[in-house]
Amino acid sequence: MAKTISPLQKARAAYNPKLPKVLAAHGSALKAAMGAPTQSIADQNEIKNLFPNTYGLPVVTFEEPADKPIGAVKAGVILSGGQAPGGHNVIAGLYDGLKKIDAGSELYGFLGGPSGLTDNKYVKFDDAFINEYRNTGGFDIIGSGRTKLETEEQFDTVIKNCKALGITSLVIIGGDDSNTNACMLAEYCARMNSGITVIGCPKTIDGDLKNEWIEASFGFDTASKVYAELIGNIQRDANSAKKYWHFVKLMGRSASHIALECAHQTHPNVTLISEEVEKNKTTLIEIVKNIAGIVKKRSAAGKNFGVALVPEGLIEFVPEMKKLINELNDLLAANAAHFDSLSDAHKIQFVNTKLSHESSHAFSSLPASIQWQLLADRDPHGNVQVSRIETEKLLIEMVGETLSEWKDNGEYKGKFTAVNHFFGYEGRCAAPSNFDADYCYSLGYNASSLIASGVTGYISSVRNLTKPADQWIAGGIPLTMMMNLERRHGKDKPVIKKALVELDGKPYKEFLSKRETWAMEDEYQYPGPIQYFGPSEVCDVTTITMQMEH
Ligand code: FBP
Repeated sequence: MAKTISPLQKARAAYNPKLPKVLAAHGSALKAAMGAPTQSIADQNEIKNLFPNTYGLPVVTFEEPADKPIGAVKAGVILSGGQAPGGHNVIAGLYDGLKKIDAGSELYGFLGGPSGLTDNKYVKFDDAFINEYRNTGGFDIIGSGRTKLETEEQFDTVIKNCKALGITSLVIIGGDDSNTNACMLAEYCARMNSGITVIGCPKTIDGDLKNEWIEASFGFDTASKVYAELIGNIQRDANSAKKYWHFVKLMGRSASHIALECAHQTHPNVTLISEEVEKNKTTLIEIVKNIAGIVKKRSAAGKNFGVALVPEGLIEFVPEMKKLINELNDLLAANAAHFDSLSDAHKIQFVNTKLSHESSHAFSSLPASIQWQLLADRDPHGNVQVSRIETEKLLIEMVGETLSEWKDNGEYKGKFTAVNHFFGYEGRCAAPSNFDADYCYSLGYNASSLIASGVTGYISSVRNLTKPADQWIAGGIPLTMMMNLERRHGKDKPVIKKALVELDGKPYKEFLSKRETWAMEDEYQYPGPIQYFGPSEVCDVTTITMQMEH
């Protein structure tokens, strides 16, 4: 039976994503203009030794059509990590680009993320399949997963499975960790002379996969606009009822890009920026006192309400918590089997006896619920799953306690009733904004051009994004260029450097100049829903962060 779809979905299915001029004019078989050799952003010698075949490659740009026809290509694609709006359009762009190279080209989608490649679970796309997913949110076209592809055994299986299907290129759509793995796979495939090339694509709502060449990871635009709509709605409610403080935790993992972007879009009374907390070495108690101070001041002005934004990764940046989390990471990585075999009571005891005095004190001062959240399984990349740590509730509890103390000594006379929210899943699969629909389609189409030009170990790069799409610059950036060494699972590993909020950057500085006013004056903005149709200045605007950065 045919699926019924909403009128909006029907209208969106007909949307024609915009492409950079060179891709729109000449299709995907393009001549790659090679720049000068490159270097990794740090730890050059170590990265060079680890990636002898893919280190130092030049930046690629596409400006002209290829000299001769390229012939049919067989490629595979996976979606990796958390969902981000626009993933379906990357695959649609890749499919269209490959077909444009040669109508006989084929695209295979491996199911459920990286594990689909090793388990050899795949589908072969055709027009009808792809058409059903154009301009839609979600990753359900082939699913995603967080399996880490890193061992030579896994790489050998990937090569074997690809060869059996005749696949000569793989596109890995993922965040910093997945693109790190793409880089390792590219290196291994080159070392083994496998004849398979690997291209990455910058995905993540977190916005932390960006640098001079990757101006944005896809999904950030849509997700932050969805959260900003919800925050705006909450602000209107707070300002109408005038009786609640709303604490909103926002996804974004370690980086506070989403919180900062939402602050610019909505002007809430409090926004915490994890990177600032780290720089100033602000303790948890200081953060709490600062928020309680704003609650008190607003209350004295007759306003027992407000809205506070809390970035998901905050806890990792509070100095005493950072130290605690690092110790826990190393401890749990080194004693995984033993730890799992213990009873709950013994787990807490074990941790307390192994931690340093300072961390043991920090751990014991936390409510039991937060202690357990800190001990929960790490993700396959060794990261604490910050989305599961209820920092917003912790802050509400601690701010409430501080205000009670102040009430007891007569400093505060107001009423503090708080409501907690966590916005993450509400935005990750939203229908992509026009920007993400265009950007994603361009990234996928551009990836097919990288495949056609025969390069490996590159990430699809589309730049100049604050300009109209026809002025976007298409090309490829060597993955090794974005790498450095970081500590994971208790060891130094080569990884793509996460882009955190820059404290000397314009988006943060502008926020700083406004935050005191926003704390007291109710300058709330209500951005409303993403507009897909209407005047370009409403429908095609990029994030405020990107406008300020470029
Ligand atoms: P990635 O894009 O890096 O995979 O992360 C996106 C994200 O939404 C993070 O903001 C969040 O911390 C994480 O995924 C939650 O993942 P999961 O739903 O798998 O627990």
